[in-house]
Amino acid sequence: MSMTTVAALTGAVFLTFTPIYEEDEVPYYTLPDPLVTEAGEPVDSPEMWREVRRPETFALFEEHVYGEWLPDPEYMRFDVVDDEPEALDGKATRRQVVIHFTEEDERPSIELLLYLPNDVEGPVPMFLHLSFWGNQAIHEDPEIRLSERWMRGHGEGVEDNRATEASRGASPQPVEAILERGYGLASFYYGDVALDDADRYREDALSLFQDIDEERGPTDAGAIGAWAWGLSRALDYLETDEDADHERTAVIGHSRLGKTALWAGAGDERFAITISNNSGCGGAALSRRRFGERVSRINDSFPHWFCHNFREYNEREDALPVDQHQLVALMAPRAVYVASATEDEWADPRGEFLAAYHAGPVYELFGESPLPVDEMPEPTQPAHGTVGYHIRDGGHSLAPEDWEQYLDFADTYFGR
Ligand code: GTR
Repeated sequence: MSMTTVAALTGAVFLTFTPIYEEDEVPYYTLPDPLVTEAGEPVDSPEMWREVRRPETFALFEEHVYGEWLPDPEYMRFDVVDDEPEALDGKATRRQVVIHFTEEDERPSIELLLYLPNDVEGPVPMFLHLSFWGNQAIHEDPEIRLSERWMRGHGEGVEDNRATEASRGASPQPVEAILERGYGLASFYYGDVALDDADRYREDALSLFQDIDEERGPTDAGAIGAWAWGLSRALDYLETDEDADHERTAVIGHSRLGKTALWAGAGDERFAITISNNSGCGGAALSRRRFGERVSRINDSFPHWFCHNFREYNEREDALPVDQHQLVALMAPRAVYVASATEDEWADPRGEFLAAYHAGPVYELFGESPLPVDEMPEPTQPAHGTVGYHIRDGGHSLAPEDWEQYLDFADTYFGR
């Protein structure tokens, strides 16, 4: 891929950065062993993982990559503002819920949209999806409340970008296909929690926990930490909804939101399945490979996503005390899925595969099945153990073919 293409993908030109796109240019590296403690002791039982190695691994990600996991909110209220039993031609119940964090109904608040299949006895297993645009962007249903929040490329008070209108920001998800398979879908806009803007990301959720007039401390959470916290709050709501099965909920995100899904699944063990679609650098891709986007570049482009300490590893990936296979391993023994796309080189498909692969020993410790392959599979050959992986033909997106794999994987894992 040329420099120009990279610039087109990211919307900025960084003349000094030449990404690695050839496998033989990937430097030699050795990965930290997920099953050796910081004190050098081998981890040989699930108890030792749970009591020693898991907490210390999670703490390393907090300190060096994503920042400290945010606490539960002091106040929370769920207002059901729409409950329509005959949505989508009678196929679904649509529910829209506002999650408030202040009694005064000020920001932050999360507008959660749910579709639940009508022809399945509940509670139904759920996909909890984090979205790049307002809820109206995922389906053409005209009754979806229009988000008026700031959005990238739109500004404040978004125009109608419903999924029908092929307008900027429409990002339709296969809602009917999900419902037909007997799953419910819950989705919200990530900007409800933290605006994806380096100057404004602390206005919402982070302002509940940080003094936003002061600079962020080195291990304070950034936007990814806030978005992951929002996913946990949506799960708090699902726990109260008797039509949704919060114990069989898969958290799913694409790209920066795939990074977020992984951090949410690591920080909140209530998620049964964690799905990262094309999550790349700072997500499933191994940092030490330095293929495509790398640590220095992501910290430059998106200074608000990670904790400030992560910048210490710009051009020094080998010094990181963890790599991203250990993030995948933090889901164990619960199910985790990593997916790539053939043309998504910026996200390093092979690095994503290898992170899923090298999480395997932790799954084996629990008697759970790691990735059932040793080599990266072909695009038509998904590999599903308790760790799942596929690579799809095409570019960087969350496509209906990806969803088909996730539905199959969830069916198997939930024994449906
Ligand atoms: C890119 C970024 C990637 C990925 C992507 C996205 O600009 O470099 O890490 O997160 O955005 O979220 O679409």
